[in-house]
Amino acid sequence: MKYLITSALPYANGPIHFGHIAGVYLPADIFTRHKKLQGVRAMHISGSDEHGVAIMQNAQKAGKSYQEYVNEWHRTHKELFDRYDIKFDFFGQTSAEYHKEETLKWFNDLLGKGLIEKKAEQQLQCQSCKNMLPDRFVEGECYVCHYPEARGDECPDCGTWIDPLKLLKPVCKFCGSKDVKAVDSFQWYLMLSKMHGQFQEWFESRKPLWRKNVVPFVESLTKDNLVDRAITRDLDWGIDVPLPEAKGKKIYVWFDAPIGYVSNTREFLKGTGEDYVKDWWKADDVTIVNFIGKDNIIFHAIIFPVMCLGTNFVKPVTQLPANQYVNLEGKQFSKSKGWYVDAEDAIARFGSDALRFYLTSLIPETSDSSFTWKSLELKINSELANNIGNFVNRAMKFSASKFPEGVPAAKFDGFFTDHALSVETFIKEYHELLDSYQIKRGQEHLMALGSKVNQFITERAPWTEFKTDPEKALETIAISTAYVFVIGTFFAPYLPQLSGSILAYFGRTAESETVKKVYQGDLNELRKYFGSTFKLQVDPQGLVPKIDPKLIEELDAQLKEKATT
Ligand code: B3M
Ligand code: ZN
Repeated sequence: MKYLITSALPYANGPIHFGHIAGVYLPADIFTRHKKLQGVRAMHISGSDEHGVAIMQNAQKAGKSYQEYVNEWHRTHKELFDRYDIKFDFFGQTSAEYHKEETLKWFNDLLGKGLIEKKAEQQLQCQSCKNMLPDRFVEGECYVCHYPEARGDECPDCGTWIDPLKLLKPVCKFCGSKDVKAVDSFQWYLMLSKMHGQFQEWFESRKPLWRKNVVPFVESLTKDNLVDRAITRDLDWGIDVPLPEAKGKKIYVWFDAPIGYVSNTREFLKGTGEDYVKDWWKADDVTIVNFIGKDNIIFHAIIFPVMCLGTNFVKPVTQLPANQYVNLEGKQFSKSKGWYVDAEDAIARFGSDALRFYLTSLIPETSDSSFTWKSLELKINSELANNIGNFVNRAMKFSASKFPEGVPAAKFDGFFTDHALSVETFIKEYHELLDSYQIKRGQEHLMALGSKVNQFITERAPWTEFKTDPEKALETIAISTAYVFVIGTFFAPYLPQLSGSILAYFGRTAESETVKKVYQGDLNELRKYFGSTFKLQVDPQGLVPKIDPKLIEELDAQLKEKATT
């Protein structure tokens, strides 16, 4: 099996926050690293989502050209991902030429098959500035919950998918005029209704694989019928609709964005000799995994799959690990309300290990989770530092100071006779968790192993043994050393930096054959590695620095000061 892993294309339209990181990019990164360590061919594809009305509005506000604006966010996001050690095999842009080519291929194919049709419709137009007002270019009162600032596409308060023609008291977002009227217009529609039967048949095959939070939701939306949706807009930013009669119209952002997964793969593989369709997107031995947040389910579970089935260009998604939300102390992050933690500032202060560890514990796999500064401190100080850091530091420092000439091979026997079996069980369970997308639980499982080995070294107390029976102490250190190797290995997908520092004691990296084989459960490889006297390759350093509680108090106070609600 090969794995084609994608994570939702972030809008090039504002900062990425912890919700995105913990909900999408971090689990996708961990899963990809896991697959690669298993020796499976895997690629992680994503990129910036650069079209759409929200981007146009913000570029206009910033006084920048659309292209300049999205390029800046694209660069900013890439840098942030780098700091969090979130790796992509390719991270592209939907404003690129290659993406346009791929998108037009899909549009024309669906058009030729009658799955895209032109339809007359009424649309809002501002009578003052004469702009057409699709999506967020109109705001008004929600006709369901009466929230006053509902947008033409969605009500942010009750989540209704808004019919803009029904909005109460509509206001033009270009010029602020209230003189907004429905006029006759036409757009091209994706004829989802024609694909209902084929969709349902396909969806049946996915039901057993998908999460409990996804299946009933999709089922309720698709049981009776599928509703056709307009996929063109009257805008001046986006991919031109390739028809003479569609002058001035662009393809709707949500039509082209998921095609970005395919176009970015195509660009990545260009010139490599591999074909993006034959070898990946349509290959029988490929599992396609889309990491997304729950607000993107409709597009990934219904609309894009219909486009895939309709064109037959690529296989529709196999696995859809859709996560819930990460909140900030129980309330949604909101930049405008100051209820916000800057992900860039946080990584500069605490580094990739601490944040990845904490954010992994927040992956909202089954229900919403909540970021708090205090729990970051607790997670790092009482779990990562106290458990893993403490064990590795104690074992390695004691080894270096008391046994500078190294640990003879025979001393490792105890590990292989008494501990290897339970390590094998640990590995099997760890793989089962990660292979079923339970990324958060995988880390918990690793921490449970950490507790066990901490208990082992505490009970054996080599520092006491050393006084009466140094040979026994040496054996304790040998067993601990083997566990340190195991811990360094299995942290590789989660905390690449900490794992790298630990594996360096052994002169290895996550890419080394020994490490990969151990990761794959082959403990003979470990036996071979400890087959001659073992000497630490690097002087032990204090790993996992603790977080200063005073700093946490300050950050917490700052957050509450900034908040306006
Ligand atoms: N850009 C929405 C989001 O960032 C959208 C995802 C596109 S995935 C094809 O939440
Ligand atoms: Zn106007």
